[in-house]
Amino acid sequence: MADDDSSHENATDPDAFETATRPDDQRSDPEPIRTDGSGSDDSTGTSDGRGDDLDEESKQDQLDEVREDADGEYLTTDHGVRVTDTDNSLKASERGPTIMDDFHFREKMTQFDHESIPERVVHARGTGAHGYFQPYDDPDLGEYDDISEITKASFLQDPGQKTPVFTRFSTVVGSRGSADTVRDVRGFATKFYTEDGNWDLVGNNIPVFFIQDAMEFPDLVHAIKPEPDDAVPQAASAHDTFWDFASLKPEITHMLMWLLSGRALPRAYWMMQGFGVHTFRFVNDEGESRFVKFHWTPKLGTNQLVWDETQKIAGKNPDFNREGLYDIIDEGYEPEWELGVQIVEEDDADQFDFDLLDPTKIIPETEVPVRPIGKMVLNERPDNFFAEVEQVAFHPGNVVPGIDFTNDPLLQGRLFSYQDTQLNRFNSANWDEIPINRPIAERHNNQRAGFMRQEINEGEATYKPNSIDDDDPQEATEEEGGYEHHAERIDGKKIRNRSESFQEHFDQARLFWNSMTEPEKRHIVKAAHFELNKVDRMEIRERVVYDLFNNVDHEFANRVAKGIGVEPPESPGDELSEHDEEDPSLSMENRTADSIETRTVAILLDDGFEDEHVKRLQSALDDAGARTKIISKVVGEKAGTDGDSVDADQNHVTATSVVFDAIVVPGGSDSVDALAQQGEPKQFIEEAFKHHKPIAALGDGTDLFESVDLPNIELAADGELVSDAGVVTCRNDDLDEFITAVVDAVAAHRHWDRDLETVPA
Ligand code: HDE
Repeated sequence: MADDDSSHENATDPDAFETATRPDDQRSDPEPIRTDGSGSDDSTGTSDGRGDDLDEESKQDQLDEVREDADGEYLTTDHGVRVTDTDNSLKASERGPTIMDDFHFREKMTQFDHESIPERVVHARGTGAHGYFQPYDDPDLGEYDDISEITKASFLQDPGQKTPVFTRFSTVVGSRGSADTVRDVRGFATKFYTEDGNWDLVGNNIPVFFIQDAMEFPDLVHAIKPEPDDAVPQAASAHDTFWDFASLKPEITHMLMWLLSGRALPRAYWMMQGFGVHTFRFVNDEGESRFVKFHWTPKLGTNQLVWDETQKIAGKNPDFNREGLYDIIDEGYEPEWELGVQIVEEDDADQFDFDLLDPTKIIPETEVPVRPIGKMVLNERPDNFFAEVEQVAFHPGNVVPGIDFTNDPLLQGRLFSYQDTQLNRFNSANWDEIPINRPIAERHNNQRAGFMRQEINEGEATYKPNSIDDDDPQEATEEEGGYEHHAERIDGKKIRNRSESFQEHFDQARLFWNSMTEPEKRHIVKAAHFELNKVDRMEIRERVVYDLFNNVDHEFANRVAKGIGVEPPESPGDELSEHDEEDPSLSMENRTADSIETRTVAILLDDGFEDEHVKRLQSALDDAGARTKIISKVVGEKAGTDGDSVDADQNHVTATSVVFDAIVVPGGSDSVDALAQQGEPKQFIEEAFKHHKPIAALGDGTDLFESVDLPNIELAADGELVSDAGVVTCRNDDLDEFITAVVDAVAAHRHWDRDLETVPA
């Protein structure tokens, strides 16, 4: 059991583990029921066993019960016997065979042999963190006065209440050890440990999906995963089988547009949106239902990497997104997202020119605004990756009163698949007892056996009705918090087909294309060039251009065709969408935040740098929430011109421009001369320039910029500050002016308006 752990100060608070009192107090006095591992029997306050005392720390308190800290302890076997030697097996004589008496060897080896569980069949590569969700005090709900008008979900009602959450981010296609920065959808799954049980919002960072019916999912995944004959390529959609499947499935077109965009290359997990994708239902106390779409909006804006950069990061730091999340949490930054909802009245469901149940469609924000209702903050990394991130098990079927499903055929299929997949991963129906999955709300039922059962349920009767245990545990009424499914009227014939209302596939793909800025369009075209040039079969490339893209936009189809050896189509496709609307909310360029928090800036220097430049820069960037790293040829102390020194954090062997958001070269003639003699600083600058990042030089540092290839960029001459397409150079002493310009350039994130054709990096 855990010793006191200072990071979880409420570890000993017994209130978090209230023992249930019976719903019906007419009956005989209750015995405490140990279902949560606490054995607590002095309940003080929980009235109906629904965990009303829940707060931000409740889940951590529960996890503290199982945390183990080996600090200063003896090494023991799994059965608690102290071990004298863990390096040498027990042998019959010094050079003789190992003997079976060696229980320590047998146990150590058996545990090792069984250390891995099957990786997730999709979303195998991921990372996660703890935090909380808190409703807003005064959400902007448009025509509704109060959230209770639209949902009775209790954790959404009280702005004073923080509900613990655990969120796991993931890529979809790659295996557990694949790189973070591949072109892919990102999973965004959140487990809310609410007082009414767990709600899992298992979403993605893209609001639509590839297919419309769960029946197609195994085909999709078989097509996109490594090809079955040689298991190549890893974590990539750029191969024949995926594009073959795609070219034969027009419904995929909208998703392809998102997948080819910068959305599939997020700069950080805390700089991407999340979406529930399907239309769900909110249900209020009166049993009225409304349709709802869920949106997560990151506080620091929606930002992307660029393709060449992601490929290089995949080699230089394949853990870039995973490590980044833990680094910022360790440094005290708490990433935040706003939860928003789009609400549609049942009577208005038919007003759209698409079907709300079709998961290849968004509800454009131009038609239904997103209403913010609360925020999620992640503030604690896991202690043990396996126990928490690997073992967390999500299930879209985990809902609480106030949230219900719709008949979206993709969602319906997921309601089966996730329970099934957890049985494969955990080999037991008791996966919900694992600490990270266990609700804070109490659990009492007659499912009391199975592999690895943890709880010790008291009582003789494991059936209902029973008279032996007073017919406990009791069913709850709706008023007592019982989950009542929305009584939707269903009337029709059993039928296996696709609804007519699901047949239009190009309008929203075109809406997406129309809503992109020119740099974003360029990104999509270049991504299509990369993906389709990796496809060997010419007829697949042709089908993608003719049957899909040419129905989205003729010019788009032509631009793609020209880069992949396909004859550009002469006229638009027969099914070309006629929609010419735009939705500004679809462009990532409209979703940046004016902040440089959590950005990392590399300062390139060597002995003889201007102390004042570095000191002032570091403190200004630090004040604005960014991080700086000093990069030099070798690590260790570097001397400034005024006698101060700094320690270089990284050297040229390990440092690379691609993992930084911006580069600055301070002045100091000796420092700049030294950098000019080395190849790496020049590569740093050109590469960052090629990747549209802000780069800046002060004083003599500008000389270094003059020696590299920055086409058509104006650099500062004597006494000037020039800021041109994110290249800031300054040859005067006005440090304040320079720093402001650098901060602005970093806040703009990427500078797309650059002439890069000839830049080699
Ligand atoms: Fe999943 N999906 N999915 N999916 N999904 C899984 O469940 C599945 C879909 C999503 O961090 C699996 O526990 C089917 C849409 C995320 O642990 C599996 C269909 C969306 C995660 C599964 C879909 C998602 C998964 C694999 C079509 C966005 C990672 C491991 C009917 C709304 C959760 C697991 C984590 C994981 C099945 C489509 C999101 C096999 C059958 C749409 C974020 O059950």
